[in-house]
Amino acid sequence: MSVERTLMLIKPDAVKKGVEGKIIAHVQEKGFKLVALKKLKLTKEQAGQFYYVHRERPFYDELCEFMSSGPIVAMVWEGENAIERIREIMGATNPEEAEEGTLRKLYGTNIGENAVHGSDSKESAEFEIPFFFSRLEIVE
Ligand code: DAT
Ligand code: MG
Repeated sequence: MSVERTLMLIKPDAVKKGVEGKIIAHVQEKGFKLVALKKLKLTKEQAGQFYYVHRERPFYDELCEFMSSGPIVAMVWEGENAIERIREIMGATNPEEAEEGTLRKLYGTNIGENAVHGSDSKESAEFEIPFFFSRLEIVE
């Protein structure tokens, strides 16, 4: 066990639904500490850079289109085993398969519009956190 930081995004579908506050409260209630937060809108090109690992996937273009379709909320959360535990709190990629009480079950629409993103490994967190936040924007 170690204290980790992970990047989370509230995707355009969840921002459109107006559930940003509920999602933030949900993660806070699980005991994590919010150390960075901003609302922004990605260009399609920026979305493509963020999801570069998926560039060969058939859904890549649709994913980049969706992720640049409206504002998102980017956050850094800190806590014990934050990377793995926040993935658990989010639930499965497809909201229909996500467990009851998970963020994707509660707020997701379909496999593409699934409300939230969370880093899936230490390596991805190390790429994704500085993608959105400078050192000065992360509160120690
Ligand atoms: P996750 O977001 O659970 O880490 P992933 O990394 O496999 O899932 O995929 C990234 C995002 O791409 C996912 O949140 C939604 C979209 N996506 C994945 N599989 C898809 C599919 N079969 N059809 C449409 N969009 C998909
Ligand atoms: Mg992923």
